[in-house]
Order: sequence, then structure tokens, then C-alpha cells
Amino acid sequence: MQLEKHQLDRHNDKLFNGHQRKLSFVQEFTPECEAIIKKLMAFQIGIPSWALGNGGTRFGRFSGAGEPRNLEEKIEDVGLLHALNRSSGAISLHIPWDSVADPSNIRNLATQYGLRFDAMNSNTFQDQKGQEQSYKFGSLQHTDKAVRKQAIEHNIEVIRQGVALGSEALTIWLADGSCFPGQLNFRNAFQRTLESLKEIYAALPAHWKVFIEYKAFEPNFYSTTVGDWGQSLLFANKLGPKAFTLVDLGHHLPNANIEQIVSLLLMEEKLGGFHFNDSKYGDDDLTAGSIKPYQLFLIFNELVEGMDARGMDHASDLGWMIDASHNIKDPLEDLMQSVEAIMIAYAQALSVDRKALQLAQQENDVVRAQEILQQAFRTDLRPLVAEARFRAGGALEPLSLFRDLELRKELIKERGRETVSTGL
Ligand code: AOS
Ligand code: ZN
Ligand code: ZN
Ligand code: ZN
Repeated sequence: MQLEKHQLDRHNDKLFNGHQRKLSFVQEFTPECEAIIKKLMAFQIGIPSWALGNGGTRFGRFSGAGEPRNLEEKIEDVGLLHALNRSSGAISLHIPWDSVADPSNIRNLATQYGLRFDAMNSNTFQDQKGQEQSYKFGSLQHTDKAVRKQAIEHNIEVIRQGVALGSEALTIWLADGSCFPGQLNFRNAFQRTLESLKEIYAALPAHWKVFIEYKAFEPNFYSTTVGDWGQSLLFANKLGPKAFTLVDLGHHLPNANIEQIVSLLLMEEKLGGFHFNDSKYGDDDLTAGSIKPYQLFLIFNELVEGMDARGMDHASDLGWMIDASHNIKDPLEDLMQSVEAIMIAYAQALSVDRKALQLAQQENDVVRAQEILQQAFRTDLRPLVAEARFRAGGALEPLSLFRDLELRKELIKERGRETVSTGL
């Protein structure tokens, strides 16, 4: 299903005057609006292929209707999202959940929708049908060389598939760890993981990156072998210049200062990218910005400051991906909300008066520093985000257009009610 130009135009025409009024108000009080709009237009967020259907929990799954039934339909969904918001121009695949039978076909299809392939995700946290070795006690850390070998080969196969699609990064998230004290020797598990990662690293093409994702707990509940950013950074440093740390916002122990972690990883040139989501308790994978929008803003504040200090390109020097899972919302609506929240946080961070903040920090003017940050956070910059979308050919209000056109109904007509998205 495609969004028709006349549908977009009608929607935008209807909202145009109201939008203009809000926009000129923001422009009056925000310096450098044009520069912010340009940066917003260039910024693209990778959509995870596994977030296009309802994930469910270990207690149950309430199937959504009209979900994509294969990779082609997932690409179609991301294409629709991108047509609506012009900020979702990439898709991140998970192998083997996504089966790429004919990469050149898949690549062509994505190109038709203006999409590129973001980081490829490998999966050694589940046993697949017919698989020889089991990952019950880990994959890259496993005590048995045969299991490690199988996991290494899987990762190399994922790189191979990624190359065919034009992706340039591999994200490795390991469930490896232990459930009980005494189950494993931490140092040996680390060393074995490192040896395995080295073999995968050696298979990376020249311009590729590998992102090492960390996670505090779950599914292992005593230790995780890549449990925090320190452990991820150790691996990344030992592997070499193509290895980076990936920050999933839900993978920290409660109240961790994620913005500080981000700032130091940038300083070390070891920040690879993000899995955006939000969380109240753990790896909740909720809509970005739905629980802690101020934290999201503070993270972007560090990103803008740190990337500018290093002369980095906001749009292309890091991997910007969502990692979410939907149990009760329409997945496409949820992703629109996530993308919007990320764009707002980015816009707010771009609007921070950097010079004034530096001065306040230098003079230890704590009150002023807080005022500067909160001035940016509390200013409603949604008109700038909408303007960027509009100029890029998207909808002023993607979510209302999706609802007005009853696009989910259309998808149900096409795909049926009883759809189970592949993957989680
Ligand atoms: C798992 O908790 C991680 O966030 C990974 O990124 C994982 O590959 C993804 O969430 C799909 O399950
Ligand atoms: Zn993740
Ligand atoms: Zn997560
Ligand atoms: Zn996670």
C-alpha cells in the first residue's frame, strides 16, 4: 500500500494555516531555526523489523491485525512510515527472523521506498529449528568450542547478508551470562567471548563497524557477560577501531546516568549508536519519550555537544535505531510516536544556548545552567519538527493522517486479520 500524493496534499493544506501560525511564534523566539530545520531534515532513524508486529510478553500475546507477514511487507510498512514522516529512512534487520532469500530484490524494494539498511542484528539467544548446537548455556562465551564456532559462523553469515543489502554494521547482542553464582568463571567467559568476537571482527569488510550491545540482566539473572558499558567498552577497545559500544536505553540498572555514559563514550570515540526506547523498570522497550522525555533530551544534549566538539556529522556518524516492542498499541502508530519523540528531543538539544551554558558551567552558576537546559526542554519545538517533515515531503501530522485514512484497515484488507509477524 502506498500513500498517494493527493492524500498528503489534502492533509497538509487543511493544516497549513494553523501550522504557519505556530511556526512563526517559535521562529520569533528561537534563534537559528533554519539551521535546526535543516538538521532535522537530514536526521533519519532506523526502524527495527521486529517492531512492526505485536511482540507480546512471556505471559501472552494479543495478535494485532494486518501485521506484515514477511520481509517484503515489513519494508512496505517502514516505507509507509517514511512517506508519512520522512524521518524513518532505514530499516534494521534481525537474522534469521528476517529471511533474505533474494538480497538484490529486497534491496531494490527498499530503494523504491527510499530506505537503506541500518545495522544487521545477529541472533544467538535462541535455538532455531534444526540447529546442531544449543545456546542454552551461552553462545560466544560457551565452554564448548563447537557451540562458539556455530555462533561465530552465524555472525559471519549475517555480515555476508548485510553486505549484499548494503548495510555497513553488525549489532551483536548476547544473552550470554549466568543464572546462578558459581555457574561460570567470569574471566574465562569474558576471554572466550573476546576470542569469538575477534573472529567475527576479522570478517568485517573494510568500511564496516561492529556494535557491541550491553545489557544489565535478562534473560540471565545473575550475570551478563556484556553487562554494562564498561564491559562493552573493554571488548570494543580490545577488538580495534571498527568496534563500538551500542547503548540501548533500557539496558541499565535503575537510575543510571545514561547521558554521562554517552558523553564519555563519545569522548573515547567508542560510541557506535543507539537502541532508542523508554523504560520505567527494566528492558521495557516502551515508546521513546513516553516515560522520561527529560532524560531523552539530556542524552541528545550530550550528543549534540559531544559530536559538535569532535566535528562529527549528526546524521551519519552514529547508528540511530529504535528497539521497541509493542504489546497493546498499533505498531506503526507507536513507531510514529517514538520517531516524533526522538526528533523533538534532538530539536530541543539543538536549540540549547551552548555558549551561555559553557559560561555558566565555567562560573559554577548552577541555577543558570539548569535554566538554560530547561528553557530548551520546555519550549514547544514541535512546529520545527513538523516544518522539517513538511519540507521533506511528509505529513504535518503523520499520526492523524494515518488514522484519517484508516491505513490499518487497508492493511488488514490486504493481509488479513490473523497475521503473525515473523520474529518475536
Ligand atoms: C535485547 O534485549 C536487545 O535489546 C537486542 O537489541 C535484541 O536483539 C532486540 O531487542 C530484539 O530482541
Ligand atoms: Zn536493543
Ligand atoms: Zn531494549
Ligand atoms: Zn533489549
